[in-house]
Amino acid sequence: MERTFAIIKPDAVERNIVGKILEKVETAGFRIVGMKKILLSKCEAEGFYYVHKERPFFNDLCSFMSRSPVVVMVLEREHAINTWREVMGATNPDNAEAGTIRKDFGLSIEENSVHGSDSPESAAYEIPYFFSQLELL
Ligand code: 3AN
Repeated sequence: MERTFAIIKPDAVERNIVGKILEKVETAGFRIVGMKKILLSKCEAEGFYYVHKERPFFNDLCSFMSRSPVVVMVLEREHAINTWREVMGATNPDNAEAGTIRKDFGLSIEENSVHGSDSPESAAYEIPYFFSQLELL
């Protein structure tokens, strides 16, 4: 079993499609190990995305992620990291495959509805950034 970290981003929470995304999570065989709705500060978003701090879109991305609440989750199944990235689809919704979350719900390369860890190292940073052991059940 493997765990990954996921976010339902502000664009999706604002449009009331949390339930539609959770349906895809559960249909894909993930167990929700932890889940909560939070409002990130700009500073907290910058800490989360620090690997992108030199990228030209960093400031806009952190403003977007802190403009309204997000749902953060820890998801578990076999090969959770790669499977969740397949269920999400490509970063740019225009390039995402049919049936993926970003194809179905993403608005743009920035407002693409969901996040997922891209490696075991990222998951090991991201999960404890948001959850204590006591919150993972
Ligand atoms: P992914 O989320 O598919 O792993 P990353 O890690 O390359 O993609 O980018 C992190 C986030 O930064 C994306 N989810 C997206 O919201 C935003 N992003 C990535 N590339 C761009 C871009 N060219 N312009 C604006 N935002 C971007």
